[in-house]
Amino acid sequence: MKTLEELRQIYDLPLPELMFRAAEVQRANHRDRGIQRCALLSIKTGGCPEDCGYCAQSAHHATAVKPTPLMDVAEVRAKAEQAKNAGATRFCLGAAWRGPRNEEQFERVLDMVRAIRALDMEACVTLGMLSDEQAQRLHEAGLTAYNHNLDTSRRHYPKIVSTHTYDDRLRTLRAVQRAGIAVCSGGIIGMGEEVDDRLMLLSELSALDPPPESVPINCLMPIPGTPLEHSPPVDSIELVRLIATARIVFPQARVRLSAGRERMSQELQILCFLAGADSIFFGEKLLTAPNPSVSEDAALFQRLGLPICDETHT
Ligand code: SAM
Ligand code: DTB
Ligand code: SF4
Repeated sequence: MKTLEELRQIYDLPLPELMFRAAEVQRANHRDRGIQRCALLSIKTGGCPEDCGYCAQSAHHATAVKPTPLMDVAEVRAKAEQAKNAGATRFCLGAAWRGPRNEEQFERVLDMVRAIRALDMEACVTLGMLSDEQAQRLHEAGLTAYNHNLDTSRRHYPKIVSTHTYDDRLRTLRAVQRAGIAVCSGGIIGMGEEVDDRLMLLSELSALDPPPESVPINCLMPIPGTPLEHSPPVDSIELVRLIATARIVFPQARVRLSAGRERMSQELQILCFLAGADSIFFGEKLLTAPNPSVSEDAALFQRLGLPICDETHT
């Protein structure tokens, strides 16, 4: 586990030294790994009973999101096939739930996981809080990873969410790990936190055993109607420093440059890749919010001179 003090020492290095060390870690561990493209699909949108202050899908906030019921397996399979043909190696499903409650719907999600795995893609889902039994069943269905973000520091979390606690989040992560599923967990920056809160988040994640298989770094997308709608954008160099720090602390993980790319220049995204980010969400929509278009991302990869995808490591 890394302490806040140790993380500050990394984060506060002169930027050229920080970038160099992050690149060294990336090269030593993943010389030819490339940048993974993950497709994201909201299988059940909106109407969520939780009150996360950043979220377009919370029933507590008056946002433009129209709630929709859980999708069919056939529709999800078709989207996954499309994503695979477009170069995605991982397919991620999100449901606006506090946690799975309805047995028929949970079984449908298990079928979706099987359908994605049958396409030889990595499968990741984010369904809220899980019991040990639910985690075990997801494992048996072949799930590659479970996404459940700690989102921010323990001390900042109650300012963002009141309907569940930081310990609830950690409990789910432990259930996922007990079931033998890899953890995808990271956070959002730009929610009024300090740099120390971001480093405390990395510290919490570094205490997980094993460490997360992937660490999504989201920049807040301010959603009209949410309490955080007027949050100012994150400083670009602070984002780059955080990514480099995450790369150094989690040498084996995919560090995913997640929400917020739509507002970033390609130059900033390229700096994030140089700092060790090696995964993105691609496709024109995240769960409800916009993402760069497929053609913009094709141009981005071309500018990088990088292969558009890596091998599937399932
Ligand atoms: N209900 C589940 C949960 O909370 O774990 C899964 C869905 S939730 C939308 C998944 C993650 O998306 C959140 O933990 C958060 O990190 C990210 N997210 C949601 N809204 C966001 C926003 N407006 N800007 C950036 N990231 C966001
Ligand atoms: C993650 O860390 N970011 C993704 C995925 N995991 C599920 C979600 C981003 C959501 C952005 C806001 C929206 O689309 O509503
Ligand atoms: Fe619900 Fe997840 Fe959004 Fe929170 S982040 S309101 S739990 S969908």
